[in-house]
Amino acid sequence: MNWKLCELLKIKYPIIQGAMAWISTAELAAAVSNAGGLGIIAGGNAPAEIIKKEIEKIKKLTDQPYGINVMLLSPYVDEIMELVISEKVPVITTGAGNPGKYMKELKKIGTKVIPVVPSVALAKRIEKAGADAVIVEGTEAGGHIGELTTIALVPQVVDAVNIPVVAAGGIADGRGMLAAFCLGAEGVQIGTRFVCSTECTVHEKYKEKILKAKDRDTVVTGRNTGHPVRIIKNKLSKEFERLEKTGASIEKIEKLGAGKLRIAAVNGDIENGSIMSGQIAGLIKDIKSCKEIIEEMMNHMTKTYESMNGICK
Ligand code: TUI
Repeated sequence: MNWKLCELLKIKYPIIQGAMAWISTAELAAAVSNAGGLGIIAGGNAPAEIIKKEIEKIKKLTDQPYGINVMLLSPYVDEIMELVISEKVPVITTGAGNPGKYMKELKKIGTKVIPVVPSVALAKRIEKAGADAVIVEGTEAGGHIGELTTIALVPQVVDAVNIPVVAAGGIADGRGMLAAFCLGAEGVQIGTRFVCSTECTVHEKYKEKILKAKDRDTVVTGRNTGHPVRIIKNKLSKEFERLEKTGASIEKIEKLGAGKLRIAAVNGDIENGSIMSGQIAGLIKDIKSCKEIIEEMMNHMTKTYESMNGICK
């Protein structure tokens, strides 16, 4: 099949791996890129020297295109952008802001820029600034999220912009992927499903927590700090709830979240750590290789499409 997004990114399948700080390392990204998707290394809050090492690693692990996600709230954002430019990284996705001020430099060296946005207004702004495509992320996603659902937001952005739209949030199988295409998306971004892959280096207990999660097991913390974050319920989420209910200050709530993703993802402390995950965790039942995940999704999408004739009698 000739997917337009694949032509733009020089990949086989229209699947971008979601960037997850402390989780989306060179190992995971290379596995996704080798399987025909676009693997993304998460910049998170890491300094440029750490990301430089990840770039060196991914170049050894794959000859396929890959990307870096630049989290625009990172204190190291400027040095990471410099690194991306000096290394001529093929693709960047951005999160948590508007990358407009970096766009000119990135375009100059041919890096494709695909911001993640939670609204129509921002999608229009980044199209004007020169973005090559846009990832529209619904509130079903894990981590730092917007307000609107994928099903409501994707078609509104599709109608508002002329660049390709990639749907994100709530997608983990071929049915979700087909639904995204029905809404006008030309690709999908998949995060939580890839956490439960053999190549993902996150702590095993983090993976187990996703495998055990049911439909209502994620919650959104930090709504009143202006930085809502979706995580799996645990001792930490209860502490967030308690602070928010008792009217604690924004500083106190933000302080509680600081450094907590690392202790869950790296140390495996799944009670006191932050287990960022999308609402779709309840659908994920096994750990497979990235190649199996991608091929199963593509086959499942085709099968679902073919069986749709049978719905209407
Ligand atoms: O960025 C993400 N997901 C993330 S980043 C992250 S690290 C973090 N943890 C706690 C607080 C803050 C960051 C964990 N997960 N997803 C992409 C995303 N971007 N979701 C929502 C947005 C977004 C929000 C506002 C994008 C742009 C935006 O623009 C504001 C403006 O108008 O400039």
